[in-house]
Amino acid sequence: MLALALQGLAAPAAEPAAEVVSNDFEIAGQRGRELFPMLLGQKCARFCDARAGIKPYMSIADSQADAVKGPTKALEMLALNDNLNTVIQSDAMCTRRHAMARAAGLAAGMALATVNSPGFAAETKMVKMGSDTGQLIFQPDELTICSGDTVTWTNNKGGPHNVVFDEEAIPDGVSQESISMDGQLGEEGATFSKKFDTKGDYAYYCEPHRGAGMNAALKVS
Ligand code: CU1
Repeated sequence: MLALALQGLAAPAAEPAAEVVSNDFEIAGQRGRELFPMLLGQKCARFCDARAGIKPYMSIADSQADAVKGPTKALEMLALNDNLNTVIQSDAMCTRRHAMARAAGLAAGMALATVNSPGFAAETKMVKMGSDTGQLIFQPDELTICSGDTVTWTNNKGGPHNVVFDEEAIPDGVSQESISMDGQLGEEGATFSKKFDTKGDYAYYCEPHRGAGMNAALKVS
């Protein structure tokens, strides 16, 4: 185990390896590495993978191999490596975010099926209806989410408010009625939530305050 861990350190790419050494730590007599500090410490995020291969990551699997063994665990470690590489290499915010969440889940001992299940990495983003000072606006009025995320609108101040999507400004194939509110939110603290699966640009407004400029944009990435 130690030999394998050191193999990564002895790789020709001395530069990143030297950084990795400083993140080594001891737990219960085992040599291991902190997962995310190691990632963040990589100066050559995009290219060091090609130079150093995946050996530094494999040593994570190695350090945990004594605790849990078997083919299932091996698959999880392969998936963990895949996800970590994706975090490093991808430019897409949602791809990175999902890979990061899956890697964290696997590192925390979750099963592959769990981290791969739809919605595992999904988040809920909050939008206030009416600012704290009572301005008739959505806050934020521009929001980017990942496909599968949910938006929750809360009636904050100056209601009643609602959420009505602009039929002309939503992706093709999305039903305007299915994502818009029927009624209005009168009570402060009342909420409306919607999950967005179709990528694209959405525009919506508050019916009672549309004339006052209470409109907003949502991007599903
Ligand atoms: Cu409103």
